[in-house]
Amino acid sequence: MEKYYQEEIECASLEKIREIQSEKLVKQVKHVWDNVPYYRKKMEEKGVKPEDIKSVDDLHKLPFLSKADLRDAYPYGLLGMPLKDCVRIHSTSGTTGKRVVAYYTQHDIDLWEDCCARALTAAGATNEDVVQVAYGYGLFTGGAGLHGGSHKVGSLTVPISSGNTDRQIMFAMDLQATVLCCTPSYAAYLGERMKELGYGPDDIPLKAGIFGAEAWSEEMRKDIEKTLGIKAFDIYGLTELSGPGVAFECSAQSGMHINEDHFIAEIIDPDTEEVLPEGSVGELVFTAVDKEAFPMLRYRTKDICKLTREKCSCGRTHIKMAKPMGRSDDMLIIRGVNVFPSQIETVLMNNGYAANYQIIVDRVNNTDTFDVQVEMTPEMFTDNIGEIEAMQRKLSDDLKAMLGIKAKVSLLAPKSIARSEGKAVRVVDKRKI
Ligand code: DLL
Repeated sequence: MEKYYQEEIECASLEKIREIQSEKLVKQVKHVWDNVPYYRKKMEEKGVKPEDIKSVDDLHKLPFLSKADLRDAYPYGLLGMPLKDCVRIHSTSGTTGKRVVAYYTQHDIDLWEDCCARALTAAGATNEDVVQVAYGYGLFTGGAGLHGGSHKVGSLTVPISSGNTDRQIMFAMDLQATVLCCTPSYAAYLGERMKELGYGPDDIPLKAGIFGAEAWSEEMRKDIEKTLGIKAFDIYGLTELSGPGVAFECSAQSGMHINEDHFIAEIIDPDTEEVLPEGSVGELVFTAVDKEAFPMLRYRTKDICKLTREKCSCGRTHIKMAKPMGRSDDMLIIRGVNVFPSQIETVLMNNGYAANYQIIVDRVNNTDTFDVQVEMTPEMFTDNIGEIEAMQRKLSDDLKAMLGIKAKVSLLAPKSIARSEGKAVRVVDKRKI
């Protein structure tokens, strides 16, 4: 039977959800107007006042916030509460510019941990479970978020953090861990290492995994489920909005329910900023309606996906987001064609490869070069040149069919590509350097 952490709200009627959202939005806009001069100025520039926002239907009147605003306002410009009321910060890795620093009051931490507790409960965790949290701890939100959620559920929490893979496997076996939380690429690596050590899915008691923080394909899900002998659930979130748990998968494993009592989602056309109807593919925008310290209104995530409010078999009513296809800033334009790394991953995995690959793009004589390097699995490994060439040709043809452009495929020996303990690096775009 489906279990919920906060059933009343997770299964509330659409009418009730909209009522909650409207009430919180009106309060949040007033809070921001009064306490965040940076956003107030944006509202003034757009000619909108707090009294213009009476319900969720008025959301579209508010200005957007983007990563550029976060950088402009760094470090304290978007703070909504006095620092004395804040109890923690988290931060992004800052690989694409200045770090984002997000602030939390105790109230914000509580709401965030509730969201993670909902995700854990949806994956089947109870107070009888042992939850191994192998997301990184520290400034990254993955470790702290799932850790707090696991406490709320009452599970025995193993704060092992990421890395030290052999110890992870030993702990999982010795402590009888039943739920694993980490990035999907690290879960795949754990599975690979288990195999090397001679263990199969029956040797570990894991039953579920909660994997997110990066894009991963359905094919990768199947692969992880098989090697670890678990059900693998997706979880989504971003530092600006708290961290993991903005949305999570339920037993239906077909898209993630957005915690709509805390986050209002919109899909926009990234070029025109026009709000698109339900079911359209576009950029995901979130309004956090009850975060105090770092209140984000209409925050442009750059994640590309779509929303659906179809009835879900799990009984939850909150709108679902599809697996993000990738980020608009991850999308590669190669010889004029839009390419998402997730499309390449799908082709590779459909051909029996594991998700150990790298996409290398460069520009030589004003033409883009497009190389896909992928490891052979130990089972398919061969040093017969003829066989390797035939396998490369097959992949190159399948990629052409998917993307419309030709890639130079190179098959590598197993273990040639560095494994990731956190978010995997899939793309090396030398054109930008
Ligand atoms: O990655 C928070 C998180 C931690 C989510 C643990 C899930 C589990 P950031 O480092 O700020 O926060 O990165 C946020 O990661 O905008 C997406 O592009 C990407 N992302 C997060 N979850 C998913 C997912 C954390 N399930 C950015 N699928 C987001 C695809 C994801 N992309």
